[in-house]
Amino acid sequence: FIKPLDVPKLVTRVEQVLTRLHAPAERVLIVDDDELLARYYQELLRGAGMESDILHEPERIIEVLEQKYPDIVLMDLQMPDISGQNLAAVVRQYEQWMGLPIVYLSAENDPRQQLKALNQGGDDFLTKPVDDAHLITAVKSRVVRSRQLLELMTKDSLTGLLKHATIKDSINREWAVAKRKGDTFCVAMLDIDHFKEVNDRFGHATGDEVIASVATLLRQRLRATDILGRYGGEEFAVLMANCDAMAAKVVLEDFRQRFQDLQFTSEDTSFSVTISIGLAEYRPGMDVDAETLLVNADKALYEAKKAGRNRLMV
Ligand code: GH3
Ligand code: MG
Ligand code: MG
Ligand code: MG
Repeated sequence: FIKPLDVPKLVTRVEQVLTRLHAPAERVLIVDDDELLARYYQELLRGAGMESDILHEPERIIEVLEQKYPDIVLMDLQMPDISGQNLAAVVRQYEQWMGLPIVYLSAENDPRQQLKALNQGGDDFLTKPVDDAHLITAVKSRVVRSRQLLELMTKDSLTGLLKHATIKDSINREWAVAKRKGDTFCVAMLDIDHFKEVNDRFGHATGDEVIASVATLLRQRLRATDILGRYGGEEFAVLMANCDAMAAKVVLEDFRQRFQDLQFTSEDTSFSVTISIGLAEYRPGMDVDAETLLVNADKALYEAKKAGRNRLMV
């Protein structure tokens, strides 16, 4: 007896391995008024395959976090204009940076001072002079764990796509960027057709498999730069940056047809499923906010359903 190959599962597994192979280098933000030392850390981290930036003006930390999106901050405690612990406290006032690992580097030996600094927003304390290997390991292990945590927080476990709140954040951010730069982008809402029937006929577990296969096919057919989210139970949102409605339509129509061609099997019954798509475009100069774009995509989806399903409407 040979177990049949579970292709969707295999594809997901391969994707997981590939993601790990291509895991981006750890990005470190170094905050130290000692320029020479900062550059020494930078070289050390580079040697260990990590990328880093040095923050020269501590008062610009929030702005720089927004630009660089570091995985971790190495923070000197003693600086002329602001202490590292006060800077950490500032960072922690932003919800977005609440989980960002901050590791203090300091010659401070007084345990009470160290504890006080940790209370103000740091996660760990390395005493200068820091052992090279110790620093590298401390940074790497913290980044691994914080990325795992971030993934848990932002990704849906069934599909690996972004969760509702995260895809909404992405759309808001993309809208702001496009508005500033004068870019065009698209938002699409997708909803599986007659999905209740799939659940009723084949059970919830099979329904889940269908949902997961939407995600797998989306990842295969859309561009690597497109942002994919599971918006609700069997609803998906896609954000296509630098893309007009015409180009988005080509890609999504191709996806829709390939999805319709997929054959699912349950209890020896073969079946196929279709999906409806609503598309909304943002062009520079348009007086619509991100929320309205989503409403427009939703309206187009409703029209696609009304017109008979298994189609895309703009
Ligand atoms: P329509 O073509 O109008 O979209 O019909 P529909 O049956 O798909 O209607 P609707 O979109 O309202 O159906 C949503 C159904 O999806 C209801 C719910 O039971 C099912 N569903 C939602 N989330 C999940 C999930 O995570 N797993 C499974 N198996 N089913 C889910
Ligand atoms: Mg200093
Ligand atoms: Mg629905
Ligand atoms: Mg549906």
